[in-house]
Amino acid sequence: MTDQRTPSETDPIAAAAQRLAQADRIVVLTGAGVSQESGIPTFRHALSGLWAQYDPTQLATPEAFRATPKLVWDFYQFRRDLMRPAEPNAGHRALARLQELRPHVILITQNIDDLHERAGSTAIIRLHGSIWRTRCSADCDRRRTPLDLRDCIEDAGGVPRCPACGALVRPDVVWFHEALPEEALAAAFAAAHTCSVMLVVGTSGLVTPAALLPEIARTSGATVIEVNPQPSALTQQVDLWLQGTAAQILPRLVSQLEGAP
Ligand code: BV8
Ligand code: ZN
Repeated sequence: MTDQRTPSETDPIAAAAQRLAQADRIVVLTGAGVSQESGIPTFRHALSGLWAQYDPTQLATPEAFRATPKLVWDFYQFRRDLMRPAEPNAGHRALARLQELRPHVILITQNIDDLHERAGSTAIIRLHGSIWRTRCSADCDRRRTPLDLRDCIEDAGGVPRCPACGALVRPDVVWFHEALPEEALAAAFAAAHTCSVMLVVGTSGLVTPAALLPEIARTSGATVIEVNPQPSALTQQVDLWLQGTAAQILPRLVSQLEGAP
């Protein structure tokens, strides 16, 4: 008895590709997992060496920076050193290709690396800032223009100071207990409300408000597809779970869209 089901009924990647081919508005939401195959440890991944004793969620806070600015500054220098050699992987490149193949693909990322931009992605909504940008911790420049470290003042405490007001400088990322950039968050919510498919890649779904986006998409009638080698806090609520890594699954998924009408 031959199997009468079509490929998209037996192969979840084919089913996901079919949904994406029919979608007029696609949102992609990425987390640290999409950069894991570029050699950047995920947020939950135990940090190495000196940093193994620290919980990143305890260091990535304004309270920690106020109490121990040099420790927090060094934490980000350590992560910059980890990220510096990283290159976009096949997962990043597949997402950039998806944006070329399909109209209206918005990419929302929780990551603070720049691998999506370097892979050629556009229409990126950055929820948590960028580790490559530095700003004045006193926000003396309302526009939060990124500071060039070469212009900052060296300080005996080991954390550079703002050339305009002398306050300590900080990474231009969103720490825990800090509000996300209003514009980015509003754009992300609007995109989640209006998309027909949301592709969620490499996130544990534990950090809000980013983790609310798939539920907003689903309750707004979108199909939610997850790419993750492990079940996450979102897996129960998604329509399709493509079990595997970003660099394994995304190229296979996007290649099925090449030539799709
Ligand atoms: C806010 C920048 C309100 C910094 C980040 C109690 C008290 C106070 C607040 C809270 C609380 N309880 C909850 C909260 C809210 C809090 C929160 O969610 N806390 C968590 C810890 C429970 N959220 C906040 O505080 C947010 N702000 O709510 O503000 C407010 C409003 C008005 C005024 C004031 C305040 C701010 C959250 C942003 C924090 N900053 N990043 C930095 O990076 O240093 S979050 C940081 O962690 C990352 O950016 C990322 O978003 C998150 C990690 O999540 P993931 O990306 O999912 O990564 P993770 O490692 O968890 O998972 C990786 C996944 O990939 C796994 O599922 C794994 O299986 C998978 N994977 C692994 N390899 C691969 C793979 N997938 C595919 N391919 C692979 N190869
Ligand atoms: Zn300043």
